[in-house]
Parts: sequence; C-alpha cells; structure tokens
Amino acid sequence: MTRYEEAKKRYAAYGIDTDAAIEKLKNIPVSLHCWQGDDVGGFDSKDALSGGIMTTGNYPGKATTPEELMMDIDKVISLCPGKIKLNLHACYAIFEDGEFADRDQLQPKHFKKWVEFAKERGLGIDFNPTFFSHPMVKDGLTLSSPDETVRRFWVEHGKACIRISQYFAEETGIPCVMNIWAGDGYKDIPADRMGPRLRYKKSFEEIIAEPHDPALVKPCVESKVFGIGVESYTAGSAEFTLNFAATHEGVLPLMDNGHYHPQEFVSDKIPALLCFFPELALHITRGVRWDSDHVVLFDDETKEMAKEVVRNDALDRVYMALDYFDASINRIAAWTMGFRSWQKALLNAMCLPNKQLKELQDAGKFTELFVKQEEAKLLPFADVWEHYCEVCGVKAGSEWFDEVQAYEKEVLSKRG
Ligand SMILES: [Mn+2]
Repeated sequence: MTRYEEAKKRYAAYGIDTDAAIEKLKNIPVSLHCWQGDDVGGFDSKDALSGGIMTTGNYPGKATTPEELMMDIDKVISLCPGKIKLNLHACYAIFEDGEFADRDQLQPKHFKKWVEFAKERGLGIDFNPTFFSHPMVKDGLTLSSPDETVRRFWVEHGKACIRISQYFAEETGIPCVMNIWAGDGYKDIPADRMGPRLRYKKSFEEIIAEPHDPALVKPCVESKVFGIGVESYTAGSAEFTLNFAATHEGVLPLMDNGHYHPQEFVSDKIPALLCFFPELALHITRGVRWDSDHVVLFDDETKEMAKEVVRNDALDRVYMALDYFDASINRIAAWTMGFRSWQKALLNAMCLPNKQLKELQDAGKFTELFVKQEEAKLLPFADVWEHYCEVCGVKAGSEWFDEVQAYEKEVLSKRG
C-alpha cells in the first residue's frame, strides 16, 4: 500500500474523503499577483514605489520587461499545483514602441498582450487600478483629494479600469474581480476626517457608475488601517469600505489580512461578512508586526483563514488572491512558496473533521472538541499534499526548489 492509500484510510475513519478534496481543490481558482515578480514596479512609470507601501531587499534577477515577467510567471505556474488566475495591476500596461497612455487614458489594447498570455494558458484575469507611484498623487491623496483636477484624474483611471476589466472578462470568459485600493491618508492628525471620506465615496460611486456587466466585473473595495507616511489617518478605513460595499449593490468588500491591527484576525472576519454579503474577496498575505507583506506560509492564521472559507462552504463566494512581495529572496521561490502555502491551507481545511468538530461545539462538549482539534493536526496531511501535487503534475517536496535554482543560474543571473 502506498503512503497515500494508507493516509486515505486514516482520513476515511473520520469521514473525510481525501480523493474528493483533491478533485475539488484542483478546480478552485486562486489569483496569482504579477507584482511579486518585479517588486510592484510595473511598466508605465519610472516613479519609485510610493503610496504607503514599500518593498525591501535587492535580490538579483528582477523582471524588468513584460517578456521577463511573463517568463517568470510561467516558471511559477509550472511549480504550483491547483488552478491559477492571473492578477494584474494597471501599472503593468504594455505599450508598443514609442506609445504611452497616462493612467486616465488607459485602454483595453494596452493589455492585449496579457490577454493573449492568459488565453494561451486558459487563465482568467483579475485587475486593480493603480492609485500609487504616480505624479498625480498629490499630498498623498488620489480619490479623496480636495483638488478637483487630481480627484477627476483618478476617477477617470478607475473608470478606464472598469472598461478594461470588462474586456478581460469578455475575452477570457471568466469574471474579473476589480479591486480598488487607494492609500489616501495623512501622516499627522487631520483637521477634517469626514471630508476626505465623502470625496472618496463620491469618487467610488462615479467609478462604479461606468457601464459594466455585474456578472462579469466584480468591483471590490479594500480597506487599510495605515501606511508608511500615512500613519495617523486612512480615508479608506475598515468601517468606510465595509459600509460602502454594504450600501452599493454589486460591490464586494475585500479584506487584506495585512491591513488591520496586528491583533485583529481576518479568519474571524470572514464568517462575519459571510452572514451579510453574497460574495467577498480576500488578499492573502503575511504581516510581520505591520503590513510587511511577507511571503505567505502554512502558518496558523493562514490555516485558520482557509478553514473559515472551506467549512462555511464558501469556496464559490470568496474570491481569493495573493498579495505579498519580498525582494530579499529569490522572487520565483517567494512567489511559488506563497501560492503553495495557500493551496496547503485549503487542502488542510478540506481534510479536517469539520462536521464532527462542529457537532462537538454545538453539543457543548468543549473538552472533547479541544482534544480532537489538536489530534486532527497530526493526521498524515503530508501524504495527502504529496498526492495532490502528483495529481497536478508538480513536485511535492522541496525538489521544486532545484528547478528554481536552475532557473536562477540559467535565466535570472544573466539579467542586467
Ligand atoms: Mn492588498
């Protein structure tokens, strides 16, 4: 008997069908963010990364052209089990020689190469307007700016992105999740906290009024507690974005687990929002002391978040996207590890005796629940994971890193 067959029997004793879990997970899309490949650089501007976010590290071999980035994404795809969706930011527009369009003038044609890339690989595309790293960010503000010229520029950018999202969905045949995050805020104590939020609200409303098919384009609003240089006040706070989504049909709340106070947990927020919203979205990351966007690991909170999606039967109601960037280690390894970690967390959640544990809770058998939850951690999950990777045709253990090393030697190290 193989190790997987042995493990399968042990899981079956708890009423868990590991074959069914593997079959299901294979087809659940998870969005892979293009921006891990080049430290959130993009191709449309020479401006340094700004807007409250920051990449640290200077590992060699960063992608600097669309061709390099696409090649790197292909490498990551080849190392990851499961179903990938591509997640792009507007700053990754690809211009023909000599051509340029500012963010308010972006058109579907500037993303044609990405659509070709996605279609050749059977991937859907998610999208994000880019409200940072641009000269039109004035005093740290975009959509909430009191300068009408600035605010207008960014509203036009948002509207352009709705049209591009519609194009992605029509071309790929897969709905496009379009997430709006702007880091608008103030470094020090503001004199007016409501004014910027009212302008932000108006801007959002103008953006989503751009014609689109709600079955194809899913606008989201992402909150944040603070950013670098905007420590005292963020216009798009948790309450602001949540209430916006709750009061605007078709708009989804998006929770980034790096965007809250360090002792707040998105795992607890997922079921809270599922009580009210038909659909919601996640940015999965790992904050170390702050929104540091460390690479996602198979750690406790990651597992807990996946558990809340899986055991509430919400895999078709929660759009899952990765959002981290580390430039201090090999970017391909970082990218791959984060994607694989979330896959592990989902598979792990599917292979827990969720029904049995819930019954213990409802029956008030808390001692037994406590014991069984700990016992479940030591089921032979590694064997199920290895089998899942095999089924998906990728390396199960750390052998995938051999391929990363070879790629670094043959490709990354030769980049100027
Ligand atoms: Mn995010």
